[in-house]
Amino acid sequence: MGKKVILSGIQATGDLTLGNYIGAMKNFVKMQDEYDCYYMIANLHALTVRRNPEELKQNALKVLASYIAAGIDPDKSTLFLQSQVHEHAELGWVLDCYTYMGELSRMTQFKDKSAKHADNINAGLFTYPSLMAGDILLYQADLVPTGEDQKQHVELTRDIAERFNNLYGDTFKIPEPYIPQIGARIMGLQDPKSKMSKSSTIPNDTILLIDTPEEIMKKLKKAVTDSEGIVRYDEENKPGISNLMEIYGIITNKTMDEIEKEFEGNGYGTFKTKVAETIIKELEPFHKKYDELMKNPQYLEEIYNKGAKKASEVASKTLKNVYEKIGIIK
Ligand code: ATP
Ligand code: LTN
Repeated sequence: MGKKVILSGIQATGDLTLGNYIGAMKNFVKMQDEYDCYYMIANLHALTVRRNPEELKQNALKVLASYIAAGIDPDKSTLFLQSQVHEHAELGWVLDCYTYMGELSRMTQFKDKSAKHADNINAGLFTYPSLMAGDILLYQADLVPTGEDQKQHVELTRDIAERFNNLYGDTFKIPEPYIPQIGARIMGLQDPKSKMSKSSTIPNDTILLIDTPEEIMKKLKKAVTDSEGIVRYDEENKPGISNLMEIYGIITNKTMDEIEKEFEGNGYGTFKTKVAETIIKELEPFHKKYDELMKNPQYLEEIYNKGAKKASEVASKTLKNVYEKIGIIK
């Protein structure tokens, strides 16, 4: 039996956040020895919001450099750009025809993003999950590691795959979502009721992986808390402090109980400083590696070209099978 297959992706939409790192990339790194991993840079998905073309190119390199700087080894895992493997766009279209409008209109991400971009509610934003289903199903992925916000899309992928298999016989592996128990939903520092996100426009709301130590300390000091003054986990009533506790707990491997004991009798100032120092230390090696990689676009190009070749071999087999089953002449 070969290794089980993993596929996941990160959109090329800007500088990566601590949420992307904790909710997604840290797990990508952990899984690469045990699984056959495909980690994609979702640049086609990034088109659903208007982008500056030069920035979009640069953003794709940023995601690739972040993958490697976080510890993904390009000799073990396949790293590639979604746009380089044309089967993604093709299967995405096919699956559009096997996905219902009702299903798509229930997607939380669609509702959130259309509220945020009311002036550009395009068809791509709506059919985004069918393209994502194609990403996953092309590689016959067993597991899809993501943060909590993507679980609904993976569940829809399962429904689409089952529908297709029922009509045409076994074609796609039915994938499972893989969501970490803690850290799957890191919240904003200013708005701890909303998820930390790359495209947030609220100042000091997100920790970027490229932030300097001074910026991280400043953002932590400004993070919203509450008036109780006790470091205690209570997501409902103390979302700000609870979020910081989760971040601290994940990096240090401490439970919420242990953290409460550690900071007993201390105010929020001491706690926030410690959380900031912990994040800064965790990101130090990332920073060094990332800066080196971004100075070497030629190396990054080699990596994604090599990855695309390997990804295409797998993706083309699946698409060929799909086309044969549905009667499309290639
Ligand atoms: P955008 O703001 O452009 O929508 P994003 O920051 O939400 O981007 P994505 O590219 O959509 O990031 O997500 C990449 C991965 O990171 C996904 O697996 C997603 O679930 C995960 N992720 C994103 N934000 C968080 C978060 N705040 N906490 C945990 N995981 C997250
Ligand atoms: N939709 C995801 C990015 C993404 C993805 C995928 C994740 C695109 N294709 C396939 C897992 C599997 C997001 O917004 N984070």
